[in-house]
Parts: sequence; structure tokens; C-alpha cells
Amino acid sequence: MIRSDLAGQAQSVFSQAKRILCICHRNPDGDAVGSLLGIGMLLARVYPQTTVQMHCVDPVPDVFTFLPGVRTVQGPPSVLEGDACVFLDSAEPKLTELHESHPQLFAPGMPSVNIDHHPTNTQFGTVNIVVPAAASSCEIVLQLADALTWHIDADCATCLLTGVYTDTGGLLHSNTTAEVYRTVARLLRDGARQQEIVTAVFRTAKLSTLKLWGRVLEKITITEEGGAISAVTQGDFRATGADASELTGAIDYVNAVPGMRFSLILSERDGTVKGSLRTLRDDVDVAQMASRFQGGGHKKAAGFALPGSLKQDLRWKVVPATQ
Ligand SMILES: [Mn+2]
Repeated sequence: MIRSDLAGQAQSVFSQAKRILCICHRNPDGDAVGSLLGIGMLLARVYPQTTVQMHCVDPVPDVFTFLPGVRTVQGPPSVLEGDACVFLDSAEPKLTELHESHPQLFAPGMPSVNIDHHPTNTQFGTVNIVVPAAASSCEIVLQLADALTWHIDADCATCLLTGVYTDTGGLLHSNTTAEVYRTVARLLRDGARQQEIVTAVFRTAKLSTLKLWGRVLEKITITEEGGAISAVTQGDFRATGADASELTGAIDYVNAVPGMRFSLILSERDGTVKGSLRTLRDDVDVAQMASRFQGGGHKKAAGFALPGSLKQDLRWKVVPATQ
């Protein structure tokens, strides 16, 4: 349960606003989309006089288009008429990719509620509901709704359960606590359409995705530091017809190689090399590894992005963009 004074502060931000902009991080995952739609539909119902908008700089991936209300998610806000913001699943302003184009959204004069579970969250909101113990931001949206005695309907429960499922890898990751199971039970009782989520998210894969994953798996190499590493180049994306979002999930297969300290997938796209890091071990901190490349995340799942391109030598190298 979140602190009641925090819930009260969030409520006063919501109730004083005429137009609330709900914003999640770029390249939205299930938790970003689920928490965005969940809070959006709750606010729209609880405050019928208030205009509630949902924004993300990137389109919602196809896999989540079954979610109720998904078609109302807009790109970047075009007119800055919002007088309050809710940020979802975003550890820092730059993850929304609006920090440079819309700095007003993060200025001290803009009341905002920052809902997140990343331990690296910079507490950039005027009200910060940051719960690192939560496996997903969707759980925190549910806790906030409960603290404010807001009813959860079947549509909202379906959105929130999607985030719980995706951020725990279908209740398989180490962040799947007893509390997560309690939340799942609760959302099912509220009418969450569990099989709809399972079919769309875990049992459906595009041909281009399977072909991209084929390349990832084929190129796994083992380093002397005990890393299972693979890489996909711009050419792999082109040849398979897959886009960057289709790489999501492939890392769990790379991470399945027995006896490794960590796993890493490097992906090259439009002048940026992204790294996705995982470990199954308690004595390895991949967030710390990612921080050496200006990235971050959780101890067992982290990532980074560097400008540059990939070059295969004896091992994969990131060639800086400036060279
Ligand atoms: Mn999340």
C-alpha cells in the first residue's frame, strides 16, 4: 500500500486540473501502455469534467492493440494546454523523449504525479509515487486507485494485468513476489480478461519476429567473462522486416545458456546501439554494468543506448558516431 499522504497529494493534483496529460516512456512496453491506459480511464471516469489525454512519442506496439482505449493514445502533445501531468513507468524525463521538445512539462510550475517502480527514478515529479519493490508500474496505479477508493472495472483490470504480466515475464521473473500473485488474483476478480492477454502477448509472434529471433539465437557467442552475447545489425532488421520493438523477449533465450554470469543483446538501429542486459545470478548487478554506458535499470535486467554502430571484430564493438 502506498502512503496515504502521497495518494492525497496526487488527488489534489488531479482535482485541481482542467486538462491532464498522461505520458509514458518511449518504445512503450506492456507496463507503460497498461499503466497509461489504466490511469487514463480511471481519471476520465472519476473526473468527468476534466479532459484526460494519453501520450507517447512512439506508437503502441501491435501486440497491445487489443487493449481497451488503445486508439485514444496520441503522439507528443501538440498544444501545451495541459495543466497537470501524470508520468508512467519513466525513471527520468528523457525516457519520455519530451524533455527537450516540451521542457514545460517538467518545469517546477507544472504539477505532476510520477508513478514508477524503477529504483533509478530521479523523483522528477511534484508528487513522486515511486515504489521500487513493485514489479510493475501497473501495480502502483492499482495501489493508488485503492488508496483513493476508486473502483476498478474489467477494462481497467485487463490493462493493469497486462503490465504485471509483461514486467514479470508471465510471472516467471525473480520480481514475482507473493504481492504480485495477490495483485493478479485481485485483478482477475475484478474481471481482467487473462486469456486475451496471454494469447495476444505470449502466444502470438509475427513471422518477422521469429526470423529476427532466429538471427539472435544463431549469433550467440560466449565471452571469457561468462557472458552470452548476441547482436543484431541494421542489416538483420532490414532482411527480416522486423522493427526494433520485435526484439523484446529474445534476451530471455540468450539468458538461458547455462552457467553464464550475464547475457547481452546489442542492437543497431538508426545510428544508435542499444544493449539489453540480463542475469540470473544474485552476485551480478547488470544495472551497474549498464551504468558504465550511461544506462540503468534493475539488478537483473538493465539496458543502455549509445550513439554509434556495431562492428564485429573478435568481439562486438560499438563504433562511436563521432569517429
Ligand atoms: Mn515497468
